[in-house]
Amino acid sequence: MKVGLIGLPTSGKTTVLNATSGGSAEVRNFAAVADTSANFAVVSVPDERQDWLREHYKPKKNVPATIELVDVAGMSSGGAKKEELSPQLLSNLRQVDALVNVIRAFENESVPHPSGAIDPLRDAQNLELELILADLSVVEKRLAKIDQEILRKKGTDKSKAEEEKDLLSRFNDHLSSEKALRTFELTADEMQSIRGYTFLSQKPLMIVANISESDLEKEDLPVLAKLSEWAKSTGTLMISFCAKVEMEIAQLNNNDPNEAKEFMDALGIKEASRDKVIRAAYTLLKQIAFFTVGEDEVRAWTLTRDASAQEAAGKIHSDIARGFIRAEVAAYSAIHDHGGWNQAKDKGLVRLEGKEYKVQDGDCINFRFNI
Ligand SMILES: Nc1nc2c(ncn2[C@@H]2O[C@H](COP(=O)(O)OP(=O)(O)OP(=O)(O)O)[C@@H](O)[C@H]2O)c(=O)[nH]1
Ligand SMILES: [Mg+2]
Repeated sequence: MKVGLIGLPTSGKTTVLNATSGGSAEVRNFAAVADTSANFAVVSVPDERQDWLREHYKPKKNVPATIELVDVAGMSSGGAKKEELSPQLLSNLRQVDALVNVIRAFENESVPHPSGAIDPLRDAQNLELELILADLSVVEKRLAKIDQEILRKKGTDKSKAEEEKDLLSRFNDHLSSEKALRTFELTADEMQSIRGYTFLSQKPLMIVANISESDLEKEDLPVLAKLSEWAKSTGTLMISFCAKVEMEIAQLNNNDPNEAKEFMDALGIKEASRDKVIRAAYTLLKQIAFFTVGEDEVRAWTLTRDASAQEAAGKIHSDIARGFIRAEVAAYSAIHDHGGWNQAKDKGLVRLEGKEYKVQDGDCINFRFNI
């Protein structure tokens, strides 16, 4: 899973990256103007089930699932002109599975807001518009060429190009009325016909409202009221935390998890931002976890919800998917509750499943294959 952090300069993207990864990439008070460099981090996904499996199997290797974060340097300050998204930035963004828009809601006099006043809703709308304009420019460029192509092509290729033109024209209308493609419902066929594109406003979007240290324990902050309404209406998932405090928590956690816990308790923070972000990313991208277990290795894998056992096998190796015979499956809870795989098997809780089986969150799977 790859997640891209976007947002205005100095909205706190790098701070969020550090808070989520426990890293220490450079944060700064002023936006560096022509900086297009990106920070990357790989975050291990904490999972109590895996902790138990590791204790139980004492494997040689324990491999958690991971999420990759990329923090691209500041986007333009709400000018909403498409040329302001640099090609470098766009190419970094096109590769991610989901976008996280870090929105400034914190007060900090030493960090000037690029547009003056703090206004989370305005910033969210401006950034949305940038994504929309970037997509619109892709659609326009394609539409300008497609008629020629239709003339040249024959048979099914021709009708495919005609369908693509029809869909892109409807995208054009949708985007022109300043709506993100996230809110455009597609049929499975339509989805197929635009597979080659990577539209930014179509990517699942999460908003991180970066709130002030002084707002920590307050629920329903007035500064976020309008933003959360807007998020609902645009198919956006919103979470909030104070990135600066969370970065301190993450750094404490690197040294001494107990100290981090005490600090959180003292501040009334129930869940660390790392866990919030990871959970939201799983929800947003409709991902679940399955495990492969044994004395050699305990490993967590991420998989799209409703994916089949054969697709799960493909996560591990394409050969295992190709030579798939059966999957031996036990729910994590069965293994945990009965004290191990064999014990679960004795109770009849290890099932043999075929290719089409829909993998459930927490399944422990042993694939049988033949290559
Ligand atoms: N008071 C306060 N300051 C914060 C918070 N989050 C970020 N900051 C400060 O805001 C400044 C910018 O934070 P960064 O994380 O570097 O922001 P950025 O979005 O990565 O900035 P660019 O990479 O320049 O676009 C730093 O000085 C941070 O310490 C917060 O929650 N509260
Ligand atoms: Mg930064």
